[in-house]
Amino acid sequence: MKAHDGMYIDGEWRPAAGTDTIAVVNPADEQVIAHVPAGTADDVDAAVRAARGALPAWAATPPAERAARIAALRDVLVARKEEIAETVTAELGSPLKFSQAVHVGAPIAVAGSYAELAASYAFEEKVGNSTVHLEPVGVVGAITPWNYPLHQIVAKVAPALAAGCTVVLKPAEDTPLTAQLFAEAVHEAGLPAGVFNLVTGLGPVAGQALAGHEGVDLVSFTGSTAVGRQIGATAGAAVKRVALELGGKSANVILPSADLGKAVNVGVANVMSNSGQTCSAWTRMLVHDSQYDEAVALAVEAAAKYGERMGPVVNAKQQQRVRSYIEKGVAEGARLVAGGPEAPRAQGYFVSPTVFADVTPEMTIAQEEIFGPVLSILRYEDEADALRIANGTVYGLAGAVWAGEVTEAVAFARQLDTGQVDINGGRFNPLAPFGGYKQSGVGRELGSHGLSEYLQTKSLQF
Ligand code: TXE
Repeated sequence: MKAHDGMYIDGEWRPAAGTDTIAVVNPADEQVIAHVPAGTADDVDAAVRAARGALPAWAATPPAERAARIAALRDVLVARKEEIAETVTAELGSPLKFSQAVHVGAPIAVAGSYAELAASYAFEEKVGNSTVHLEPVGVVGAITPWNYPLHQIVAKVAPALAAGCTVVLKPAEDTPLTAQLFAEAVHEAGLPAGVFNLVTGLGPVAGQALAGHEGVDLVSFTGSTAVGRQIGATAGAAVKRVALELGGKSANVILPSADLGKAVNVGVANVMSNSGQTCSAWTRMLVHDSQYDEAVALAVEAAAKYGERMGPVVNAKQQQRVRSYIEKGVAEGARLVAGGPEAPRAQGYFVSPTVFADVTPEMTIAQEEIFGPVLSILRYEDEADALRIANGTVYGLAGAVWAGEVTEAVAFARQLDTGQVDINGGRFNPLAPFGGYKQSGVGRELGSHGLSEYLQTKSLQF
């Protein structure tokens, strides 16, 4: 596959400072499809300098003009959507239809929403005898994961640009080709040099250099809790703004009045989608005692449909990680009713759609993020019990509630310690804030709340 052998810095592709490269592997067939440069602290430094240099002019650019550039960026993403979808499929392994609809469709919607928000947002407010100016935080260091290669980038870069910030992006090492296409799109959209910069590289090298760089004013990170903690500590020591979007263990609460068939089917689809590599996935299905056996039977049927349709997980390490969680589920006494630890194909990092019944809240598979196509079905006795189980993890990212009446579902959802809840299914809304309660993170992405992460306030008293 086509790949750049340099970094996108200050509006041009420049040779990398070092000579190391990263092999990009197609997880569906384990073939190396390209190499990209492994950035060093020197590359990061050059990118941060470019971003600092571009900051004053971009911050002073009228919001309507910034909005026009973001709209142009969205248009380039639309024009090149087939190529981007094919690239996501090549480096992540997701089926092409899914890449088109979700991996490219969602970020196009997000970019469009920020083109509109940049134009309409109130960057100045009047409060009594003061005016409050919402000003860009400065240079943003964005560190993104591989699970939604384009969406994770756009969800950080679009609001940062709308706010008047400049950006250095360090994308995940597994999916750098999509990030390079994004940089091309930025260039084509005519954003001024230095406003967006890309450094590909390894997390502990390029990522760490970016998170700790003194020229970076805000670090926005999405990824594992372990790395998030480290980035949060580094930012705290430097008294620097930080946004963390970490893991989840979301509950799908099916109340007895719900349409059980629909709730189970949509619930299984939600977990298996993107091969389970979604931080907001409803990985714990909570079913009332009286409907438990029926729900398990429906889930087994629904999971069977996924076998052929599902792509692999991202790499061998992730495959092994998921496998060991499945083995742990069996060892701790959960009942395996679909799938299992054995890889369903000899080649590619595939995992069978897996369902566990008789999962109890304290089991590892009911507490830890697996990040694979594994569903745990838990039993509850009454609503208080369901709520206790749903809220009984360190995470609080997302979830779902199903009930016969919307009001009943909403009343339950309001008691969940979680940042986003889908009511009777829900639908993606690019304007709805997304982010975690508890250890799922700090800060919000998307919509006006996502934009305000990149702003700081200055008040003038009269
Ligand atoms: O994440 P990492 P990994 C969870 C999920 C998954 C697990 C491991 O449970 O199984 O994390 O995935 C960069 N300083 N999520 O290992 O390492 C890295 O290069 C600075 C949930 O892929 O956290 C990449 O760009 N940066 C999640 C990014 O951090 C560092 C999405 C994420 O990689 C770094 C992905 C360091 N020391 C995984 N080390 C979600 N919330 O959606 C790594 N990075």
